[in-house]
Amino acid sequence: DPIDCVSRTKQQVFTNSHNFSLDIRMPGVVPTESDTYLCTAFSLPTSRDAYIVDFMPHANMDTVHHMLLFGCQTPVSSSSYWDCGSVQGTCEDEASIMYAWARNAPPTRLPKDVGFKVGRSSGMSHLVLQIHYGDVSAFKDHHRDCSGVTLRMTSKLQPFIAGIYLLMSVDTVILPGKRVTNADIACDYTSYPIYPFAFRTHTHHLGKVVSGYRIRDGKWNLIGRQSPQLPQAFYPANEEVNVKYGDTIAARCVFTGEGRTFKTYIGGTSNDEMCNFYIMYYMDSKHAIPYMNCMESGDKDLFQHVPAEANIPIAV
Ligand code: IYT
Ligand code: CU
Ligand code: CU
Repeated sequence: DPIDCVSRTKQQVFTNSHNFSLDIRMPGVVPTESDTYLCTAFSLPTSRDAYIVDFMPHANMDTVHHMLLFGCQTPVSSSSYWDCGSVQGTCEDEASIMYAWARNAPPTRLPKDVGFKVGRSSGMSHLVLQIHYGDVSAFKDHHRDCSGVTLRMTSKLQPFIAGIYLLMSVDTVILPGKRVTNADIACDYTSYPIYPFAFRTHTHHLGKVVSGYRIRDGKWNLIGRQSPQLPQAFYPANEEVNVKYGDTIAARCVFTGEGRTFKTYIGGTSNDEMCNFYIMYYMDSKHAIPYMNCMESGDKDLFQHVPAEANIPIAV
């Protein structure tokens, strides 16, 4: 569909008294270098709670490599847009990812009766859209880009609230030349039941495969497994696997240090690495928790029982 630069005055459009749509777009940007990350922020109406129930992406395939949408309280900039590569980030406070679009990957849809809660009581007054512009040769004509996403929203309370559980490694070190390094993460789950429906993996160049599991009564069940070298979108999770009080959530990232001449640490640049497994879930709205994370390294005894597939690289 054509990427027309919409006027910012028509950002919010009501379809009836409860339902509206919100247009989150770049304000007509012209990136000049390949691999530029640009961010733009939107403040949400905070007079009442609202729920995001669907995402409609508008991305120019020639230039947009990926788009991420975050919710937070305080974006790092109040400019209409800013460079949010590794120097300036997205938010001053903790950001929570809500949507990912990546070239050549099918877009995520929320299940029926599920919404991300935003606005008044959610502690999420802003949305930040991050766009990674890959190849900028299509900008030789200096056209302006307004890629982004339209959110379908409602003020009606949804039966289920969407949330994100992030597992991340904080202490992995990958030695140069070493063929295999695992980053293992695990936490006991001590809250109300969650129902995973999508997952996303993220590493930089050295990641081969990332897998996430629920462990119940010693039995490992796969939530999702993917190569982080494929488009880093949210992919459908294994729907049979819910997580309840007493379970353990675990993830393994497999890295290789082959071809590296220096030690690699966790960090923000492309010479650093990350090990992330994101679970997008829904939860009964009566006791909904929209954001949880796990940063504990999983112990050796536990990971002795990790299914073999977690060690098998996915060819890309
Ligand atoms: C050190 C690390 O692993 N950073 C990840 C995970 C992360 C995401 C968010 C950490 C925090 C956040 O608020 I949202 I603290 C990381 O930066 N991942 C990137 C994006 O920045 C989201 C990714 O693409 O998953
Ligand atoms: Cu990208
Ligand atoms: Cu990263």
